[in-house]
Amino acid sequence: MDGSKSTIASFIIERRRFLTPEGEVAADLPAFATDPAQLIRLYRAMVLTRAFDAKAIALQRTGRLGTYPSSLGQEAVAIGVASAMRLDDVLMPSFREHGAQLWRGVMLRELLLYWGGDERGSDSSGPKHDFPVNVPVGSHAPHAVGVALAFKLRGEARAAVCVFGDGATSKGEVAESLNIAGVWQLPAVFIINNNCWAISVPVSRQTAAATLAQKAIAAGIPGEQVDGNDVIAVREAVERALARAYAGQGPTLIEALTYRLGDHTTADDASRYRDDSDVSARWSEDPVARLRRYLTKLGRWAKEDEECTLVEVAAEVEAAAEAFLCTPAQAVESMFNYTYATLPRDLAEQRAEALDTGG
Ligand SMILES: Cc1ncc(C[n+]2csc(CCOP(=O)(O)OP(=O)(O)O)c2C)c(N)n1
Ligand SMILES: [Mg+2]
Repeated sequence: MDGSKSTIASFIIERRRFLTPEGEVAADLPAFATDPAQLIRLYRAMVLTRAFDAKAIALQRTGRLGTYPSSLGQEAVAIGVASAMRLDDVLMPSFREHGAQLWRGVMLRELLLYWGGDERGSDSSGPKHDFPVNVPVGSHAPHAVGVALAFKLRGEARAAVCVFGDGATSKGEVAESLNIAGVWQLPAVFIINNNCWAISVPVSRQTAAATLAQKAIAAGIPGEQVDGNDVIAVREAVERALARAYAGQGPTLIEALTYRLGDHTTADDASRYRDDSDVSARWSEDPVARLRRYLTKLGRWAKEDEECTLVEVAAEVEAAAEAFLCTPAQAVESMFNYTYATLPRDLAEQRAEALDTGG
């Protein structure tokens, strides 16, 4: 025995799952999940998110939408997170959380406007205090610290909920945010939507760590992993983290482990860097099918329910797409009008030029 050393700290990272991929119950369900009506609501939201996704891709492929990031296979993260939140919490999404935005009241048409390059989509029907989609990887983590600090200073029982990808965990500002949120014990929940890829970079090339959840350890905050294809597990973990935040117990890092079943965006062709067979194998963990299997076993979901839901969401999505396509484009000068009170000279010149040429 070496008397010169002793253990001064040790850590474990837990992983939670309630439903297996086959839709079997793996652990005692949290209270909300014992109510089939609540689960059906989560299920329907995931199905709507998926239908929206397919439509958005089709619109992009036919030249009617800009570059679009699919959330195929990751619906349980978005819906699990959003369904755990209160409306007066602040959602700070990255670009793959369409389902969370929808849950919080953003309309399908508004999402299409945004991804169609029209910023009016960010002035949405969701809570005005939610942040717009964050495209720069991980740069909203410090913003979450600021939001959470404001809640703490004001003594409000609210939380900042910041979602980013596995790739973002290699960014300095994400590490810095976790660190200072820990020091200041802020009401923030950081969620890593780990879809195993950052464009063509697999997680194994992103970090040598066994999990991303353990990035919490150095910050001195709780970190855990959940099965990100189990909407019950995601929601349960976020609910617990939010309860800690409201009670002044500080931030939490949750790694939701899922898989990106589609391309990174419509500008990507993932078959160039990953095997189709790997992707096919991952379909066995599909979060939508998983909850459907469970509801079916419960006797709460039949073929007719499925058919009916698919027809309903398709109609919702089609109507939104029509409304989006009929929305008149903004005047060309609008792209210059909202950033500066007084336009810098170069932009003023560009604005004049754009008006001269009619855009
Ligand atoms: C600061 C910054 N650098 C680079 C990019 C280009 N980029 C867009 S998405 C992406 C990968 C992000 O991976 P991850 O964080 O895992 O999120 P995912 O796309 O998988 O949801 C990169 C590098 C960017 N948007 N912002
Ligand atoms: Mg990723």
